[in-house]
Amino acid sequence: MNIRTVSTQAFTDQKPGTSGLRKKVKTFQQPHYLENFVQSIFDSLEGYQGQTLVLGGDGRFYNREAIQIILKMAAANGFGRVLVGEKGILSTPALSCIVRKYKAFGGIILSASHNPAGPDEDFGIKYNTDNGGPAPEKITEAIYNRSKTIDAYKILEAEDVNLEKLGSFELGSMTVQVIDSVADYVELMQSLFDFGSIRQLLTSGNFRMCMDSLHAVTGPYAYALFEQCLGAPAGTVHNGKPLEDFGGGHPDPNLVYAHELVDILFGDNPPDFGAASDGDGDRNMILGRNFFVTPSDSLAVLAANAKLVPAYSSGLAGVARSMPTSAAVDRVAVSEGIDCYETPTGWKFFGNLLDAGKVTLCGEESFGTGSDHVREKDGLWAVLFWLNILASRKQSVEEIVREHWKTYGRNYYSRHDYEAVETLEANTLMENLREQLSTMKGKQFGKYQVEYADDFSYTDPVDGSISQNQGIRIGFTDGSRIVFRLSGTGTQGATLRVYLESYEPDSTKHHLDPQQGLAELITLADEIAQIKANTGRDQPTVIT
Ligand code: G16
Repeated sequence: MNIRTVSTQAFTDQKPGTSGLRKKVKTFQQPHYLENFVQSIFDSLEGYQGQTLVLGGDGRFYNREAIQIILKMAAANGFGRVLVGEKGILSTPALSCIVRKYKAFGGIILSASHNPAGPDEDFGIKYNTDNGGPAPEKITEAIYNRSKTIDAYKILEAEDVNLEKLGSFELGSMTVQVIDSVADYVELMQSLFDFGSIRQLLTSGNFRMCMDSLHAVTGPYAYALFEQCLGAPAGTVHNGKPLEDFGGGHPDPNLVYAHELVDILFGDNPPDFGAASDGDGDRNMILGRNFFVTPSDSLAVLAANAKLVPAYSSGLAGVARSMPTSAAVDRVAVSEGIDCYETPTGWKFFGNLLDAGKVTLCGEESFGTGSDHVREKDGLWAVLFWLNILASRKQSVEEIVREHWKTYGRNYYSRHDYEAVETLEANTLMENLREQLSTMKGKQFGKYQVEYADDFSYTDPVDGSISQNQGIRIGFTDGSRIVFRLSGTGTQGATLRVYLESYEPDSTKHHLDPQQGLAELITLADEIAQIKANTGRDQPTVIT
Protein backbone atom coordinates (compact mmCIF):
# COMPACT_ATOMS: atom_id res chain seq x y z
CA MET A 1 0.00 0.00 0.00
CA ASN A 2 1.32 3.38 -1.04
CA ILE A 3 1.37 6.60 0.87
CA ARG A 4 0.53 9.40 -1.53
CA THR A 5 1.50 13.01 -0.96
CA VAL A 6 -1.16 15.11 -2.66
CA SER A 7 -0.53 18.74 -3.62
CA THR A 8 -3.24 21.10 -2.52
CA GLN A 9 -4.10 24.77 -2.21
CA ALA A 10 -5.00 26.37 1.07
CA PHE A 11 -8.58 27.44 1.81
CA THR A 12 -9.03 30.70 3.67
CA ASP A 13 -12.19 29.80 5.57
CA GLN A 14 -11.13 26.96 7.87
CA LYS A 15 -11.26 28.88 11.13
CA PRO A 16 -12.87 26.70 13.82
CA GLY A 17 -15.83 28.34 15.59
CA THR A 18 -17.26 27.75 19.06
CA SER A 19 -17.01 24.01 18.49
CA GLY A 20 -14.85 22.95 15.55
CA LEU A 21 -15.26 23.66 11.85
CA ARG A 22 -18.89 23.67 10.69
CA LYS A 23 -19.83 24.25 7.07
CA LYS A 24 -22.31 23.12 4.48
CA VAL A 25 -21.78 19.52 3.29
CA LYS A 26 -21.14 20.90 -0.20
CA THR A 27 -18.23 22.92 1.15
CA PHE A 28 -16.71 19.81 2.73
CA GLN A 29 -17.25 17.87 -0.50
CA GLN A 30 -15.02 20.22 -2.50
CA PRO A 31 -11.83 18.45 -3.59
CA HIS A 32 -9.20 18.53 -0.80
CA TYR A 33 -11.35 20.56 1.63
CA LEU A 34 -11.72 17.91 4.35
CA GLU A 35 -8.23 16.55 3.68
CA ASN A 36 -6.65 19.99 4.12
CA PHE A 37 -8.32 20.46 7.49
CA VAL A 38 -7.43 16.97 8.73
CA GLN A 39 -3.80 17.42 7.68
CA SER A 40 -3.82 20.82 9.41
CA ILE A 41 -4.96 19.07 12.60
CA PHE A 42 -2.20 16.48 12.36
CA ASP A 43 0.43 19.10 11.50
CA SER A 44 -0.54 21.05 14.62
CA LEU A 45 0.05 18.08 16.94
CA GLU A 46 3.27 16.58 18.20
CA GLY A 47 4.14 13.09 19.32
CA TYR A 48 1.28 11.07 17.87
CA GLN A 49 3.43 8.60 15.94
CA GLY A 50 2.32 5.09 16.88
CA GLN A 51 -0.38 6.47 19.20
CA THR A 52 -4.16 5.86 19.35
CA LEU A 53 -6.79 8.12 17.82
CA VAL A 54 -10.53 7.75 18.46
CA LEU A 55 -12.83 8.49 15.54
CA GLY A 56 -16.58 8.69 15.16
CA GLY A 57 -19.46 10.92 14.27
CA ASP A 58 -23.16 11.49 14.71
CA GLY A 59 -24.06 9.48 11.60
CA ARG A 60 -25.13 12.44 9.50
CA PHE A 61 -24.79 12.59 5.73
CA TYR A 62 -21.10 12.44 4.64
CA ASN A 63 -20.07 10.78 7.94
CA ARG A 64 -19.13 7.51 6.26
CA GLU A 65 -17.11 9.05 3.43
CA ALA A 66 -15.29 11.38 5.80
CA ILE A 67 -14.38 8.52 8.16
CA GLN A 68 -12.77 6.52 5.34
CA ILE A 69 -10.71 9.54 4.29
CA ILE A 70 -9.59 10.27 7.85
CA LEU A 71 -8.65 6.62 8.48
CA LYS A 72 -6.41 6.59 5.41
CA MET A 73 -4.86 9.92 6.37
CA ALA A 74 -4.26 8.77 9.96
CA ALA A 75 -2.49 5.68 8.58
CA ALA A 76 -0.38 7.77 6.20
CA ASN A 77 0.58 10.18 8.96
CA GLY A 78 1.80 7.48 11.33
CA PHE A 79 -0.89 6.85 13.95
CA GLY A 80 -0.52 3.35 15.41
CA ARG A 81 -4.19 2.59 15.99
CA VAL A 82 -7.60 4.12 15.41
CA LEU A 83 -10.61 3.13 17.52
CA VAL A 84 -13.65 3.81 15.39
CA GLY A 85 -17.29 3.37 16.37
CA GLU A 86 -19.29 0.66 14.57
CA LYS A 87 -20.75 2.11 11.35
CA GLY A 88 -18.68 5.21 12.13
CA ILE A 89 -21.03 6.20 14.95
CA LEU A 90 -20.01 7.70 18.28
CA SER A 91 -21.88 10.30 20.25
CA THR A 92 -19.74 13.23 21.35
CA PRO A 93 -19.80 12.25 25.06
CA ALA A 94 -19.13 8.59 24.16
CA LEU A 95 -16.07 9.63 22.18
CA SER A 96 -14.86 11.65 25.14
CA CYS A 97 -15.40 8.64 27.40
CA ILE A 98 -13.46 6.34 25.05
CA VAL A 99 -10.51 8.74 24.64
CA ARG A 100 -10.18 8.84 28.43
CA LYS A 101 -10.79 5.14 29.08
CA TYR A 102 -8.26 3.91 26.52
CA LYS A 103 -5.79 6.76 27.16
CA ALA A 104 -5.83 7.75 23.51
CA PHE A 105 -3.73 10.57 22.09
CA GLY A 106 -6.89 12.38 20.97
CA GLY A 107 -10.10 12.05 19.01
CA ILE A 108 -11.86 13.40 15.95
CA ILE A 109 -15.62 13.98 16.08
CA LEU A 110 -17.64 14.43 12.90
CA SER A 111 -20.73 16.44 13.67
CA ALA A 112 -22.46 19.75 13.19
CA SER A 113 -24.30 19.10 16.43
CA HIS A 114 -27.85 20.46 16.39
CA ASN A 115 -27.65 21.75 12.80
CA PRO A 116 -29.73 19.86 10.20
CA ALA A 117 -28.12 17.15 8.06
CA GLY A 118 -28.36 16.04 4.44
CA PRO A 119 -26.66 16.81 1.12
CA ASP A 120 -27.64 20.49 1.32
CA GLU A 121 -27.24 20.87 5.05
CA ASP A 122 -24.37 20.94 7.52
CA PHE A 123 -21.29 18.92 8.41
CA GLY A 124 -18.55 19.51 10.94
CA ILE A 125 -15.26 18.26 12.33
CA LYS A 126 -13.66 18.82 15.70
CA TYR A 127 -10.44 17.69 17.36
CA ASN A 128 -10.41 16.60 21.02
CA THR A 129 -7.25 16.25 23.08
CA ASP A 130 -6.13 13.43 25.38
CA ASN A 131 -8.33 14.62 28.25
CA GLY A 132 -11.31 13.80 26.00
CA GLY A 133 -12.30 17.45 25.66
CA PRO A 134 -12.45 19.93 22.78
CA ALA A 135 -9.03 21.31 21.83
CA PRO A 136 -8.29 24.61 23.57
CA GLU A 137 -7.98 27.84 21.56
CA LYS A 138 -4.19 27.50 21.43
CA ILE A 139 -4.60 24.34 19.31
CA THR A 140 -7.58 25.50 17.22
CA GLU A 141 -5.61 28.66 16.36
CA ALA A 142 -2.62 26.53 15.32
CA ILE A 143 -4.89 24.39 13.13
CA TYR A 144 -6.35 27.48 11.50
CA ASN A 145 -2.92 29.00 10.89
CA ARG A 146 -1.69 25.77 9.34
CA SER A 147 -4.79 25.58 7.12
CA LYS A 148 -3.87 28.94 5.60
CA THR A 149 -0.49 27.77 4.32
CA ILE A 150 -0.92 24.06 3.74
CA ASP A 151 0.23 22.84 0.31
CA ALA A 152 0.14 19.03 0.62
CA TYR A 153 -1.45 16.20 2.57
CA LYS A 154 -0.68 12.54 3.03
CA ILE A 155 -3.12 9.71 2.38
CA LEU A 156 -2.81 5.96 2.08
CA GLU A 157 -3.98 4.32 -1.13
CA ALA A 158 -6.17 1.53 0.20
CA GLU A 159 -9.58 -0.07 0.06
CA ASP A 160 -12.25 1.25 2.42
CA VAL A 161 -12.40 -0.43 5.84
CA ASN A 162 -15.56 -2.39 6.62
CA LEU A 163 -17.11 -0.51 9.54
CA GLU A 164 -20.24 -2.68 9.61
CA LYS A 165 -18.80 -5.29 11.96
CA LEU A 166 -16.70 -5.23 15.09
CA GLY A 167 -13.10 -6.36 14.77
CA SER A 168 -9.54 -5.37 13.97
CA PHE A 169 -8.21 -4.56 10.53
CA GLU A 170 -4.81 -3.53 9.21
CA LEU A 171 -4.58 -0.35 7.20
CA GLY A 172 -0.97 -0.03 6.08
CA SER A 173 0.98 -0.29 9.29
CA MET A 174 -1.93 1.07 11.38
CA THR A 175 -4.57 -1.00 13.17
CA VAL A 176 -8.22 -0.04 12.84
CA GLN A 177 -10.37 -1.38 15.65
CA VAL A 178 -14.09 -1.15 15.02
CA ILE A 179 -15.60 -0.95 18.50
CA ASP A 180 -19.09 -1.14 20.00
CA SER A 181 -20.30 2.46 20.01
CA VAL A 182 -22.49 2.07 23.08
CA ALA A 183 -20.95 -0.39 25.59
CA ASP A 184 -18.23 1.76 27.20
CA TYR A 185 -20.59 4.68 27.60
CA VAL A 186 -23.33 2.58 29.22
CA GLU A 187 -20.78 1.11 31.62
CA LEU A 188 -19.66 4.62 32.62
CA MET A 189 -23.26 5.70 33.25
CA GLN A 190 -23.84 2.62 35.42
CA SER A 191 -20.86 3.61 37.54
CA LEU A 192 -22.29 7.10 38.22
CA PHE A 193 -26.00 6.72 38.91
CA ASP A 194 -28.26 4.65 41.13
CA PHE A 195 -29.58 2.35 38.40
CA GLY A 196 -31.46 0.27 41.01
CA SER A 197 -33.77 3.11 42.08
CA ILE A 198 -34.13 4.46 38.55
CA ARG A 199 -35.17 0.97 37.42
CA GLN A 200 -37.70 0.82 40.25
CA LEU A 201 -39.14 4.16 39.16
CA LEU A 202 -39.34 3.23 35.49
CA THR A 203 -40.91 -0.18 36.16
CA SER A 204 -43.26 0.93 38.96
CA GLY A 205 -46.19 1.44 36.64
CA ASN A 206 -46.73 4.90 38.19
CA PHE A 207 -44.21 6.78 36.12
CA ARG A 208 -43.93 7.26 32.40
CA MET A 209 -41.12 8.87 30.45
CA CYS A 210 -40.54 9.73 26.84
CA MET A 211 -37.10 10.19 25.33
CA ASP A 212 -36.94 11.80 21.90
CA SER A 213 -33.70 11.05 20.08
CA LEU A 214 -34.80 13.08 17.05
CA HIS A 215 -33.47 10.39 14.67
CA ALA A 216 -29.95 11.38 15.66
CA VAL A 217 -27.05 9.68 17.40
CA THR A 218 -28.54 9.00 20.85
CA GLY A 219 -31.08 6.42 19.63
CA PRO A 220 -28.90 3.33 20.19
CA TYR A 221 -27.60 4.70 23.50
CA ALA A 222 -31.12 5.54 24.72
CA TYR A 223 -32.50 2.09 23.82
CA ALA A 224 -29.61 0.43 25.65
CA LEU A 225 -29.91 2.61 28.74
CA PHE A 226 -33.63 3.15 29.23
CA GLU A 227 -35.32 0.17 27.59
CA GLN A 228 -32.67 -2.51 28.11
CA CYS A 229 -30.74 -1.71 31.31
CA LEU A 230 -33.41 0.22 33.16
CA GLY A 231 -36.49 -1.73 32.09
CA ALA A 232 -38.57 1.13 30.68
CA PRO A 233 -41.33 -0.17 28.39
CA ALA A 234 -40.64 -0.53 24.67
CA GLY A 235 -41.69 2.68 22.99
CA THR A 236 -40.12 4.90 25.67
CA VAL A 237 -37.55 6.01 23.11
CA HIS A 238 -39.05 7.95 20.23
CA ASN A 239 -37.35 8.56 16.87
CA GLY A 240 -34.55 6.27 17.98
CA LYS A 241 -33.30 5.17 14.59
CA PRO A 242 -30.38 7.36 13.53
CA LEU A 243 -30.92 8.63 10.00
CA GLU A 244 -28.42 10.37 7.73
CA ASP A 245 -30.71 13.38 7.43
CA PHE A 246 -32.18 13.09 10.95
CA GLY A 247 -35.53 12.47 9.28
CA GLY A 248 -35.44 15.92 7.73
CA GLY A 249 -35.72 17.51 11.16
CA HIS A 250 -33.64 19.97 13.07
CA PRO A 251 -32.04 17.92 15.86
CA ASP A 252 -31.99 20.73 18.37
CA PRO A 253 -33.63 19.89 21.70
CA ASN A 254 -35.56 23.07 22.37
CA LEU A 255 -39.21 24.09 22.47
CA VAL A 256 -39.28 24.99 18.78
CA TYR A 257 -37.41 22.14 17.11
CA ALA A 258 -38.36 19.30 19.47
CA HIS A 259 -42.05 20.16 19.03
CA GLU A 260 -43.18 16.53 18.78
CA LEU A 261 -41.98 15.90 22.33
CA VAL A 262 -43.34 19.26 23.49
CA ASP A 263 -46.76 18.36 22.08
CA ILE A 264 -46.70 15.08 24.03
CA LEU A 265 -45.64 16.63 27.33
CA PHE A 266 -48.08 19.51 26.98
CA GLY A 267 -50.89 17.36 25.51
CA ASP A 268 -53.60 15.15 27.00
CA ASN A 269 -52.56 12.71 29.70
CA PRO A 270 -48.86 13.51 29.32
CA PRO A 271 -46.06 11.33 30.68
CA ASP A 272 -44.28 12.42 33.87
CA PHE A 273 -40.97 13.13 32.26
CA GLY A 274 -39.75 14.03 28.79
CA ALA A 275 -36.27 14.54 27.41
CA ALA A 276 -34.59 15.13 24.08
CA SER A 277 -31.03 15.25 22.88
CA ASP A 278 -29.37 16.71 19.80
CA GLY A 279 -27.55 15.48 16.69
CA ASP A 280 -24.38 14.35 18.47
CA GLY A 281 -25.84 13.62 21.90
CA ASP A 282 -24.27 16.31 24.01
CA ARG A 283 -27.29 18.58 24.53
CA ASN A 284 -30.43 17.90 26.52
CA MET A 285 -33.87 19.33 27.10
CA ILE A 286 -35.81 18.39 30.22
CA LEU A 287 -39.59 18.57 30.44
CA GLY A 288 -42.09 17.63 33.14
CA ARG A 289 -45.85 17.33 32.69
CA ASN A 290 -46.81 20.65 31.12
CA PHE A 291 -43.53 22.04 32.33
CA PHE A 292 -40.30 23.18 30.66
CA VAL A 293 -37.06 23.34 32.63
CA THR A 294 -34.87 26.19 31.42
CA PRO A 295 -31.33 24.83 30.92
CA SER A 296 -29.88 27.34 33.39
CA ASP A 297 -32.37 26.16 36.03
CA SER A 298 -31.62 22.55 35.17
CA LEU A 299 -27.94 23.12 35.96
CA ALA A 300 -28.85 24.76 39.26
CA VAL A 301 -31.24 21.93 40.22
CA LEU A 302 -28.60 19.29 39.42
CA ALA A 303 -26.04 21.15 41.53
CA ALA A 304 -28.46 21.53 44.46
CA ASN A 305 -29.39 17.82 44.36
CA ALA A 306 -26.02 16.35 43.47
CA LYS A 307 -25.64 14.54 46.78
CA LEU A 308 -28.54 12.26 45.81
CA VAL A 309 -26.40 10.78 43.02
CA PRO A 310 -23.84 8.14 44.05
CA ALA A 311 -21.01 9.68 41.99
CA TYR A 312 -21.46 13.09 43.60
CA SER A 313 -22.64 12.05 47.05
CA SER A 314 -19.64 13.55 48.80
CA GLY A 315 -20.34 16.98 47.32
CA LEU A 316 -19.08 19.09 44.46
CA ALA A 317 -15.62 20.64 44.21
CA GLY A 318 -17.14 23.66 42.45
CA VAL A 319 -19.39 24.57 39.55
CA ALA A 320 -18.97 26.52 36.33
CA ARG A 321 -21.29 28.12 33.82
CA SER A 322 -20.81 30.05 30.61
CA MET A 323 -21.19 33.80 30.93
CA PRO A 324 -24.60 34.05 29.20
CA THR A 325 -26.03 31.25 31.39
CA SER A 326 -28.23 32.55 34.21
CA ALA A 327 -26.82 33.00 37.67
CA ALA A 328 -29.21 30.41 39.17
CA VAL A 329 -26.33 28.01 39.82
CA ASP A 330 -24.29 30.81 41.45
CA ARG A 331 -26.89 30.93 44.23
CA VAL A 332 -26.58 27.20 44.84
CA ALA A 333 -22.79 27.58 44.97
CA VAL A 334 -23.06 30.32 47.59
CA SER A 335 -25.35 28.22 49.72
CA GLU A 336 -23.09 25.15 49.40
CA GLY A 337 -19.97 27.21 50.06
CA ILE A 338 -18.27 26.16 46.82
CA ASP A 339 -16.65 28.16 43.99
CA CYS A 340 -18.57 29.13 40.88
CA TYR A 341 -16.67 30.04 37.69
CA GLU A 342 -17.97 32.12 34.78
CA THR A 343 -16.40 31.17 31.43
CA PRO A 344 -16.93 32.22 27.81
CA THR A 345 -19.40 30.25 25.68
CA GLY A 346 -17.86 26.97 24.51
CA TRP A 347 -17.35 23.71 26.35
CA LYS A 348 -13.61 23.91 25.74
CA PHE A 349 -13.36 26.58 28.45
CA PHE A 350 -14.46 24.11 31.14
CA GLY A 351 -11.64 21.66 30.35
CA ASN A 352 -8.90 23.24 32.47
CA LEU A 353 -11.23 23.75 35.45
CA LEU A 354 -12.34 20.10 35.30
CA ASP A 355 -8.79 18.79 34.82
CA ALA A 356 -7.56 20.86 37.76
CA GLY A 357 -10.33 19.48 39.97
CA LYS A 358 -11.74 22.98 40.56
CA VAL A 359 -15.24 22.08 39.38
CA THR A 360 -17.34 18.93 39.24
CA LEU A 361 -20.45 20.18 37.40
CA CYS A 362 -20.74 22.69 34.59
CA GLY A 363 -23.38 23.85 32.20
CA GLU A 364 -24.61 26.29 29.64
CA GLU A 365 -27.85 27.96 28.68
CA SER A 366 -27.52 26.29 25.27
CA PHE A 367 -28.99 23.05 26.63
CA GLY A 368 -25.66 21.65 27.80
CA THR A 369 -24.80 20.13 31.17
CA GLY A 370 -21.99 17.83 32.17
CA SER A 371 -19.52 16.84 34.84
CA ASP A 372 -15.98 15.61 35.35
CA HIS A 373 -16.97 12.09 34.17
CA VAL A 374 -16.01 13.14 30.60
CA ARG A 375 -14.84 16.41 29.04
CA GLU A 376 -17.88 17.11 26.86
CA LYS A 377 -21.38 18.04 27.80
CA ASP A 378 -23.53 14.97 27.98
CA GLY A 379 -27.22 14.81 27.08
CA LEU A 380 -28.13 11.34 28.34
CA TRP A 381 -26.06 11.83 31.50
CA ALA A 382 -28.29 14.84 32.28
CA VAL A 383 -31.42 12.76 31.65
CA LEU A 384 -30.15 10.04 34.01
CA PHE A 385 -29.23 12.66 36.60
CA TRP A 386 -32.80 13.97 36.54
CA LEU A 387 -34.20 10.43 36.74
CA ASN A 388 -31.95 9.74 39.73
CA ILE A 389 -33.29 12.88 41.46
CA LEU A 390 -36.90 12.01 40.59
CA ALA A 391 -36.45 8.45 41.88
CA SER A 392 -34.97 9.72 45.09
CA ARG A 393 -37.25 12.70 45.83
CA LYS A 394 -40.47 11.11 44.60
CA GLN A 395 -41.79 14.48 43.46
CA SER A 396 -42.70 15.76 40.02
CA VAL A 397 -40.33 17.79 37.85
CA GLU A 398 -42.47 20.87 38.41
CA GLU A 399 -42.56 20.43 42.19
CA ILE A 400 -38.80 20.09 42.31
CA VAL A 401 -38.20 23.23 40.24
CA ARG A 402 -40.79 25.29 42.12
CA GLU A 403 -39.29 24.28 45.45
CA HIS A 404 -35.89 25.21 44.07
CA TRP A 405 -37.16 28.71 43.20
CA LYS A 406 -38.68 29.04 46.65
CA THR A 407 -35.35 28.26 48.26
CA TYR A 408 -33.02 30.23 45.99
CA GLY A 409 -35.29 32.73 44.21
CA ARG A 410 -36.08 32.55 40.50
CA ASN A 411 -33.82 33.74 37.72
CA TYR A 412 -36.24 34.57 34.92
CA TYR A 413 -34.35 33.76 31.77
CA SER A 414 -34.79 33.66 28.02
CA ARG A 415 -32.66 33.64 24.88
CA HIS A 416 -33.84 35.25 21.66
CA ASP A 417 -32.09 34.11 18.50
CA TYR A 418 -32.14 35.94 15.19
CA GLU A 419 -30.85 33.36 12.73
CA ALA A 420 -29.28 33.87 9.30
CA VAL A 421 -28.99 37.64 9.64
CA GLU A 422 -26.76 39.36 7.05
CA THR A 423 -23.23 39.20 8.46
CA LEU A 424 -22.61 42.87 7.76
CA GLU A 425 -25.80 43.92 9.57
CA ALA A 426 -24.96 41.75 12.57
CA ASN A 427 -21.41 43.11 12.75
CA THR A 428 -22.69 46.68 12.52
CA LEU A 429 -25.12 46.06 15.36
CA MET A 430 -22.33 44.67 17.55
CA GLU A 431 -19.97 47.52 16.63
CA ASN A 432 -22.63 50.09 17.51
CA LEU A 433 -23.08 48.41 20.87
CA ARG A 434 -19.34 48.39 21.52
CA GLU A 435 -19.19 52.11 20.82
CA GLN A 436 -21.86 52.77 23.46
CA LEU A 437 -20.13 50.78 26.21
CA SER A 438 -17.90 53.49 27.64
CA THR A 439 -20.82 55.88 28.22
CA MET A 440 -23.39 53.35 29.45
CA LYS A 441 -22.57 53.18 33.15
CA GLY A 442 -25.14 55.05 35.26
CA LYS A 443 -27.61 55.52 32.38
CA GLN A 444 -31.27 55.13 33.28
CA PHE A 445 -33.66 53.18 31.04
CA GLY A 446 -37.11 53.30 32.65
CA LYS A 447 -36.74 51.50 35.98
CA TYR A 448 -33.36 50.06 34.99
CA GLN A 449 -30.06 51.75 35.79
CA VAL A 450 -26.88 50.46 34.14
CA GLU A 451 -24.38 49.18 36.69
CA TYR A 452 -21.78 47.91 34.21
CA ALA A 453 -21.39 47.51 30.46
CA ASP A 454 -18.49 45.62 28.91
CA ASP A 455 -17.30 43.09 26.36
CA PHE A 456 -16.67 39.95 28.40
CA SER A 457 -13.06 38.90 28.75
CA TYR A 458 -11.90 35.74 30.51
CA THR A 459 -8.59 34.86 32.08
CA ASP A 460 -8.29 31.13 32.56
CA PRO A 461 -7.43 30.61 36.25
CA VAL A 462 -5.39 27.51 35.44
CA ASP A 463 -3.14 28.49 32.53
CA GLY A 464 -3.62 32.27 32.49
CA SER A 465 -4.74 32.36 28.84
CA ILE A 466 -6.94 35.31 27.96
CA SER A 467 -10.03 35.22 25.70
CA GLN A 468 -11.44 38.59 24.72
CA ASN A 469 -14.61 39.88 23.02
CA GLN A 470 -16.78 37.05 24.32
CA GLY A 471 -20.09 38.91 24.39
CA ILE A 472 -21.45 42.32 25.33
CA ARG A 473 -22.92 42.47 28.81
CA ILE A 474 -25.13 45.19 30.13
CA GLY A 475 -25.85 44.69 33.81
CA PHE A 476 -28.38 46.70 35.82
CA THR A 477 -28.36 47.68 39.46
CA ASP A 478 -31.22 45.28 40.31
CA GLY A 479 -29.19 42.28 39.08
CA SER A 480 -30.93 42.04 35.69
CA ARG A 481 -28.82 41.78 32.56
CA ILE A 482 -28.91 41.71 28.81
CA VAL A 483 -26.15 39.98 26.85
CA PHE A 484 -25.56 40.25 23.11
CA ARG A 485 -23.38 37.75 21.22
CA LEU A 486 -22.92 36.44 17.73
CA SER A 487 -23.08 32.66 17.61
CA GLY A 488 -19.94 30.76 16.66
CA THR A 489 -21.73 27.66 15.39
CA GLY A 490 -23.97 28.80 12.53
CA THR A 491 -23.17 28.13 8.88
CA GLN A 492 -25.32 30.76 7.22
CA GLY A 493 -24.88 34.50 7.71
CA ALA A 494 -24.78 35.42 11.39
CA THR A 495 -26.95 34.42 14.33
CA LEU A 496 -27.53 37.15 16.88
CA ARG A 497 -28.21 35.84 20.36
CA VAL A 498 -29.84 38.08 22.94
CA TYR A 499 -29.81 36.68 26.47
CA LEU A 500 -32.18 38.18 29.02
CA GLU A 501 -32.19 37.62 32.74
CA SER A 502 -33.76 39.07 35.87
CA TYR A 503 -33.84 37.86 39.45
CA GLU A 504 -37.02 37.53 41.51
CA PRO A 505 -36.59 36.54 45.16
CA ASP A 506 -40.32 36.85 46.01
CA SER A 507 -42.01 33.46 45.65
CA THR A 508 -45.42 35.04 45.09
CA LYS A 509 -44.01 36.34 41.79
CA HIS A 510 -42.61 33.09 40.44
CA HIS A 511 -45.62 32.13 38.34
CA LEU A 512 -45.00 34.25 35.24
CA ASP A 513 -44.11 33.03 31.78
CA PRO A 514 -40.50 34.22 31.20
CA GLN A 515 -41.58 36.32 28.20
CA GLN A 516 -43.96 38.19 30.53
CA GLY A 517 -41.48 38.33 33.39
CA LEU A 518 -38.85 39.76 31.05
CA ALA A 519 -41.13 41.94 28.89
CA GLU A 520 -39.55 45.26 29.85
CA LEU A 521 -36.02 43.95 29.34
CA ILE A 522 -37.00 42.56 25.93
CA THR A 523 -38.19 46.01 24.82
CA LEU A 524 -35.07 47.56 26.29
CA ALA A 525 -32.80 45.14 24.40
CA ASP A 526 -34.28 46.36 21.13
CA GLU A 527 -34.00 50.00 22.21
CA ILE A 528 -30.31 49.62 23.08
CA ALA A 529 -29.23 47.43 20.16
CA GLN A 530 -31.72 48.67 17.56
CA ILE A 531 -32.31 45.09 16.51
CA LYS A 532 -35.31 45.79 14.30
CA ALA A 533 -33.65 48.73 12.61
CA ASN A 534 -30.34 46.92 12.07
CA THR A 535 -31.64 43.54 10.97
CA GLY A 536 -35.08 44.30 9.59
CA ARG A 537 -36.43 41.50 11.80
CA ASP A 538 -39.64 42.03 13.74
CA GLN A 539 -39.14 39.06 15.98
CA PRO A 540 -36.64 36.36 16.86
CA THR A 541 -36.42 33.12 14.87
CA VAL A 542 -36.23 31.00 18.02
CA ILE A 543 -37.06 31.82 21.62
CA THR A 544 -35.83 29.49 24.35
C1 G16 B 1 -21.50 24.36 21.03
C2 G16 B 1 -20.55 24.55 22.18
C3 G16 B 1 -21.28 25.11 23.37
C4 G16 B 1 -21.99 26.38 23.00
C5 G16 B 1 -22.92 26.12 21.82
C6 G16 B 1 -23.54 27.38 21.29
O1 G16 B 1 -22.44 23.37 21.36
O2 G16 B 1 -19.94 23.34 22.56
O3 G16 B 1 -20.34 25.33 24.37
O4 G16 B 1 -22.72 26.87 24.08
O5 G16 B 1 -22.18 25.56 20.76
O6 G16 B 1 -22.54 28.22 20.84
P1 G16 B 1 -22.88 29.51 20.00
O7 G16 B 1 -23.73 30.35 20.92
O8 G16 B 1 -21.55 30.12 19.69
O9 G16 B 1 -23.66 29.09 18.79
P2 G16 B 1 -22.83 22.25 20.30
O10 G16 B 1 -23.90 21.46 20.99
O11 G16 B 1 -23.31 22.99 19.10
O12 G16 B 1 -21.57 21.49 20.05
